Amino acid sequence: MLMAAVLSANSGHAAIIITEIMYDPLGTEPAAEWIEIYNNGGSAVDLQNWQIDDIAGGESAATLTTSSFSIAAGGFVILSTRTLSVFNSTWGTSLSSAQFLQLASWAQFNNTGDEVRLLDSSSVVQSSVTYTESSPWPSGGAAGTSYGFVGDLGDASAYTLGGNWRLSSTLDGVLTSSESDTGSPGIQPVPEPVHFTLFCALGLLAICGGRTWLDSRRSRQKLNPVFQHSGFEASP
Ligand SMILES: [Ca+2]
Ligand SMILES: [Ca+2]
Repeated sequence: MLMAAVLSANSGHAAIIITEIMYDPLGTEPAAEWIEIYNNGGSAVDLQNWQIDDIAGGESAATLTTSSFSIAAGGFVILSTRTLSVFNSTWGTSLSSAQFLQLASWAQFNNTGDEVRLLDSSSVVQSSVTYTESSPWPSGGAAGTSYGFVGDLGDASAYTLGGNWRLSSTLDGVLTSSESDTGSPGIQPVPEPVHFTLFCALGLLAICGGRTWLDSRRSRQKLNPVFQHSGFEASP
């Protein structure tokens, strides 16, 4: 019922969708958690006084920013409690200040299932997705790998369907952080080719394992080896 209510609320003006959820990082929680959002509308949206929250009645909602901040049409923004420089050095990314919002507080997300909600400045839910670690979501989950949306970015409701999400470790073009987390902050990866998935399914682990090892080395080589801790700590 909740999902139906959200879809109804979004119909006609959905623009900001949730596209990646780092909910169970290997890095220290909640500092290493982050959320990626995307503007699939035709114009910029001001996120001033928007909030991010987990399931209704859970922890306190966290304000994205009290200042004017526009997410461009077709643009991604990462929400995190870390500074931009720490995030970029941890992930080896080059996110700009227009692609990143550092939050002063955080609604920590559960490691086996939760809801991610974005509320506008009037506290109206504008985007919401409920994830689990069972079908139709990728089964099993895994600490250290985000959930990434691989559906149609232009579809206002596709992101709410678990079948359109993958563990980032099964996607091409993802990064590995200096904390060994896997994700695609600020980019939209694609599922690995079917033929490769079939090779793995057939038990050719020597090939699959070797490729994973090479990918991991390539990703790590891009990263700044010095990880600066933000000092933002809390229990998972
Ligand atoms: Ca968590
Ligand atoms: Ca992404």
